[in-house]
Amino acid sequence: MSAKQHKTFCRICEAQCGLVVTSEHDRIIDIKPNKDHVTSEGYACIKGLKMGDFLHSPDRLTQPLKKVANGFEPISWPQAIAEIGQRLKSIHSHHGGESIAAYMGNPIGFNLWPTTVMTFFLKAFDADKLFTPGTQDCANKFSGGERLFGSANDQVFPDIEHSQCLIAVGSNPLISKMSFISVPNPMEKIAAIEQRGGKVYWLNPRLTESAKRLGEHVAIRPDTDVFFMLGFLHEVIDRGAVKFQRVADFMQGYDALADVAKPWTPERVAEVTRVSAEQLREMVDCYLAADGAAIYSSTGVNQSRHGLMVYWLQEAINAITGNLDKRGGVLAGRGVFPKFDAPSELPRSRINNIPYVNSTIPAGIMADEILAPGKGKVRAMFNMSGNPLLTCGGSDRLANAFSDLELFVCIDIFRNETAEFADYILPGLHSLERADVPFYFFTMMGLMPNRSFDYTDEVIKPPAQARDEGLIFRQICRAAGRPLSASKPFQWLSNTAELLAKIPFIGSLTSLDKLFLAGMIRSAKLGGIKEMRKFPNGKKLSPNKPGDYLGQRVNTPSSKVELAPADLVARVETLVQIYNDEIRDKDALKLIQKRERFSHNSWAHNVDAFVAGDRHTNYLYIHSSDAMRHGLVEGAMAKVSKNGNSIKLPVKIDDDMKLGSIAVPHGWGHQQANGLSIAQQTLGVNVNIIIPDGPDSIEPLSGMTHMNGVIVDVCAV
Ligand SMILES: Nc1nc2c(c(=O)[nH]1)N[C@H]1C(S)=C(S)[C@@H](COP(=O)(O)OP(=O)(O)OC[C@H]3O[C@@H](n4cnc5c(=O)[nH]c(N)nc54)[C@H](O)[C@@H]3O)O[C@H]1N2
Ligand SMILES: Nc1nc2c(c(=O)[nH]1)N[C@H]1C(S)=C(S)[C@@H](COP(=O)(O)OP(=O)(O)OC[C@H]3O[C@@H](n4cnc5c(=O)[nH]c(N)nc54)[C@H](O)[C@@H]3O)O[C@H]1N2
Ligand code: SF4
Ligand SMILES: [Mo]
Repeated sequence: MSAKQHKTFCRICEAQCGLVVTSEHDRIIDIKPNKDHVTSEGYACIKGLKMGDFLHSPDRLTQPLKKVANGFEPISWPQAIAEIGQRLKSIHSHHGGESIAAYMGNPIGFNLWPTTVMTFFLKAFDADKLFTPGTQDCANKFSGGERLFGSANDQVFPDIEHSQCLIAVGSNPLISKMSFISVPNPMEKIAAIEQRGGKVYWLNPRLTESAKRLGEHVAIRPDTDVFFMLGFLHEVIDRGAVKFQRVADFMQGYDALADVAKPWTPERVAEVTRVSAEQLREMVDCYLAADGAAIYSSTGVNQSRHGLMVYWLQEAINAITGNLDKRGGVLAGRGVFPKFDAPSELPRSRINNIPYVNSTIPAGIMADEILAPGKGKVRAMFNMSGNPLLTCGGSDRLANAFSDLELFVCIDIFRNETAEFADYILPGLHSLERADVPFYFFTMMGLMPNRSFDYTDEVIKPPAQARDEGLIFRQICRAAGRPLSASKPFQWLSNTAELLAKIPFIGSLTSLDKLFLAGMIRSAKLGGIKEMRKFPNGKKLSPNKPGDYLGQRVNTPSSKVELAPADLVARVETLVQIYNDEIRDKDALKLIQKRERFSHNSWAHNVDAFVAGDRHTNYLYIHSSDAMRHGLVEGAMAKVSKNGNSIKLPVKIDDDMKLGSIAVPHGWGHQQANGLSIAQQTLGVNVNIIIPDGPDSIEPLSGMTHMNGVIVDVCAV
């Protein structure tokens, strides 16, 4: 068999770059950017291009494993499914659906079919406890979308292709690309803002790679952005820059919003943000003078204590200045699929009655939901392509919790750190081993400037016994005697498809995943799979455009944008105390998160090239003056502590860390990972050991884990 070339698209991050993959005997031998792809136009990053090294690792899971006294041993698929089904059935009959939970990890979040089947699986057991990384990265935006625009799925994105002023808050596109907007190579688009005479500001405690490349860096004290936004809003109103007619026509709650901002002068907020009033006013000047301006914030702010309030204030500013639904401002895009809205009546957690956001429960209370006794205690957990032990706060409590489960099933392509706690580990598929369409952020929420659509067939066959997660869940449902999605016809369809799949040729026509994808493509009025195969470089659709949202598609009961949601207005009162605390703690070191080019959350360290040389560990990044104050020197070990938990790691003196911010990259701490031979040799530590979890630690309305701006103690070891 000779080498085969396939055009596909990368499903590692939101950019979804087009790739040309060459394979031989179902092994990837080369990956190149697809220069003909309609949106990525020849761009791809090192992680997409090195995907082959990751997935062809000798550590790849190729058969089901079962925990035994001294580790794991192989077990056949029928045996594994039968045992899991029986145990699940018993837990369900004794304790009901509230004792069953799932965690859906980030990588598989980009695959439409398995994620959909996981929700069908939970429904089969009347289970609603779905944990995801959303409360580690973006649930504040969903929560904000519900309040301002009427639905979690109603989101806006900056029209960066036409913007004349972009204020990017807590975002680092040079390393991470962007979130809640699909733009391959965002730095090129952002550079174009400057080239056409516009202005870019980076509001960030760290002088980032992006800020070094272009634009103006404005250093802010971590976790104080809410005060910056209040000061900005105050100044906008003070200047008389509100577009009152637009507000009257399309928005509601302006007076309450204006009241909120009144006490927060630029001078007052500067005391805690350390962004001078003069600097803030200069940014307001630029923002108001621009013909199309946007404030955009991302994970750096989402992970702070006030991510939801920042989102609210930022979008309220964009709205009242006329930049919402305006060219160069922020746009509410149209998805490709027909829009569905999350149910408005969502459950609340048994722990502290915390609201679910976008149908998911905060990961910050996962340990509590498992450990706290009583009705509703989680006893069975299904983890699909997630590594919560390394990626959620409170790692030590989570380790206890996972040990306490009666049934813990991990489905992944590797035996990761979390899987060490599992009763069964089941081998799933890599994204290149499945057919797919793009991520729901774009197909449902329309978060892309240039609308386009892709379909990819599977590029290679999976190894040995690895199998589609969708099939795994369907089979477990059958073994536990609960029909998929609580629908007997659906389970029948699933069983029949599985039988037919064994017949050559016919099988490939009746595979449920393909039928599902075909149905989705048809719902988007794009023909079917056959039609989409004619567009291996992606299919361009009509672009998102301004003037298409206000007065037409706003989903709130009043059909107007809600500028002052009552529960958010009420929370502003709590800010006076926070402000005073900030002044008291002005010299404290605040921990922030830092993403690295060669790292992707917790999974990229099992590739030699990504952990070569001094990349074999994470570091504590600290400014030279802060290091001196705390007796730290380059290369020596430091101890970072919070609430009695601590980690030890080497120091990197880094004057890019401003205003008392220190950073420790996450996703490290692989020493116990017996299934990851390369990562296990690395030295890094798991920063989530010191990130607090539990109901009191999370943002109360959106469930976001507080990861940025956490006050910690630091000393030399
Ligand atoms: N301290 C701190 N913690 C953080 C963050 C932070 O900034 N700081 N960031 C948070 C964010 S934004 C996120 S999204 C989460 C991510 O958190 P998680 O989703 O829990 O973890 P990941 O490391 O993304 O990957 C989980 C698993 O996916 C598997 N995987 C990788 N590719 C594939 C694939 O193609 N198919 C399948 N089936 N599996 C695959 C890997 O083997 C890995 O075991 O981490 C969060 N945690
Ligand atoms: N190479 C690489 N790329 C990735 C990932 C990865 O792990 N590695 N992860 C992917 C995932 S899952 C996600 S969600 C996206 C996230 O992508 P982004 O949303 O861009 O998030 P980060 O790269 O974490 O950048 C957040 C920035 O916020 C800053 N920051 C921290 N605290 C504060 C604060 O209090 N205020 C302000 N204003 N800024 C603050 C940090 O210094 C950092 O520069 O990246 C994706 N891309
Ligand atoms: S930028 Fe994201 S989508 Fe593009 S190649 Fe890199 S990881 Fe893949
Ligand atoms: Mo994320």
